[in-house]
Amino acid sequence: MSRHLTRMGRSLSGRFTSPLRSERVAARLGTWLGISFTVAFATGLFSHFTQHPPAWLLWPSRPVNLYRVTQGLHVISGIATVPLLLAKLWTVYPKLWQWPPLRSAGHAVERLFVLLLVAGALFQLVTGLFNIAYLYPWPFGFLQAHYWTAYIVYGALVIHVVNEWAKVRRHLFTRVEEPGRRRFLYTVAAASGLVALVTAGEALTPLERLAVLAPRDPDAGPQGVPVNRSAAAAGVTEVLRDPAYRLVVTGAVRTELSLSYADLQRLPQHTVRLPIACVEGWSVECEWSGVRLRDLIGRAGGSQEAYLTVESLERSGYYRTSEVRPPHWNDPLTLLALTLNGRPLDPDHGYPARLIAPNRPGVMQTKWVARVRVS
Ligand SMILES: Nc1nc2c(c(=O)[nH]1)N[C@H]1C(S)=C(S)[C@@H](COP(=O)(O)O)O[C@H]1N2
Ligand SMILES: [Mo]
Repeated sequence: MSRHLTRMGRSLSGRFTSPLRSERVAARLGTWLGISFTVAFATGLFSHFTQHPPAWLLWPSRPVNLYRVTQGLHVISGIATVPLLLAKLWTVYPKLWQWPPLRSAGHAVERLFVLLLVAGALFQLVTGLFNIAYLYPWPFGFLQAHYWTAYIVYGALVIHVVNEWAKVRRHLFTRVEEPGRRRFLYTVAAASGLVALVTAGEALTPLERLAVLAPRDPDAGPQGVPVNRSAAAAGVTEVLRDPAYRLVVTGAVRTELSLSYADLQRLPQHTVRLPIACVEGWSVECEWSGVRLRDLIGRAGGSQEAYLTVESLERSGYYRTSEVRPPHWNDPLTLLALTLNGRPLDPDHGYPARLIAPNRPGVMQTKWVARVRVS
C-alpha cells in the first residue's frame, strides 16, 4: 500500500518537472522575495505606527518627505513582489505533491509554516492590491487584517529562511549556468521591475507618465491634485456654504478662539511646499498657504507640549479627526491651509480650511477643519 502511494506521489510530481526548475533558481527567487518582503514589512510597520502611535511616541516632523518615500516604497515593493511570488510558487510547487506528505513531526511543522507563508503572502498581496484600487469586497477591516497578517507572514518567512539557509547559501553566489534558467530569471526580474516602474509614477512625479497601473492619476482632480474623499462623499457640501462657519480652538487653552473665514484670512499667512502622501501610495507635492497651527495655539495660550485633535465638519467617517502631537504642530511648516496652488481650496480639498503638515500620511491631513481641541 505505502509503496503504491509512493509511486503515485512520484508520478504526480513527475508531471510537473520542467528544466527551468532548480534549487538554484528557487534560491535566487527566494532571496529577491526576502528583500521585497523585508522592505514591505519595515515600511508597513512604519506606516502603522505613524498612524497609530502609542501615547508616548513623538515621531518627528522631518524629513518632510519621509512618509512619502516609505509609503511609496511599501506599495512599490508589494507590487514588485507579485511576479516574484508567482514565479517562486511555480518553481517549487511540485514539492507540494511530495510523497509521503509528512515524514516526521518536524517535517509536518515545517510544511505548516510553508503553508502559512504562502497563504499569508497571497493574502497580503491580494488585500494590498484591492486596497490601492479602493475596492473592499470582503467583510473584515483591511487595516487590522493586513497589519496582523504581516507578522504571521514575516514570522513564517524568518523560519523558512532559517530552514532553507544551508541550501540558499550553497547557491547564492554561484552563477545560474543553464541559459534557459537564466532567461527565466531575467524575465521574472524584468516583469517585477516593470510593474514597479509603472506604479512608481504615482509617487514620483517625474515618472508620472508611466503610471498606467496607478488608480490615481497624480494630475487629475480639482486644482491638479487627486481627491480620495470628495465633499459630496463626505456629506459636507451643505455646511460648507454656511456663512456662520467658525474655526474654534478649544480645550486646555487660556482663551478660546472662534474665527470666521475672513478672520483666518486676516491672520499672518505663510506659504509652504508639502506633499499629500496617501497611504494608498499616490503622492503629490503642492503649494499651500494659510495660518501656522502654532500661531493659533499660541494665540489661544495652549501649552507647547499639548496634544491636539483636529476635527472636521464631516459628521462621520474614519478620517473626520486626527491627532497632531507637539513635534508636528510646533513645526513652522504645519498650516491650517486656506489655499492650494495659489487658489482658495476647492471644496473637495477641504474648503474652508484643512490641515497640512510635513512627514505625515494623507489620512491625517484632515479636510474641512472646524475645531481644534487642545489637551
Ligand atoms: N475630513 C476628512 N479629511 C480627509 C479625508 C477624509 O476622508 N475626511 N481623507 C484623507 C485622505 S485618505 C487623503 S489621501 C487626503 C487627500 O487630500 P486631497 O483630497 O486634498 O488630495 O485627505 C485626507 N483628509
Ligand atoms: Mo489617503
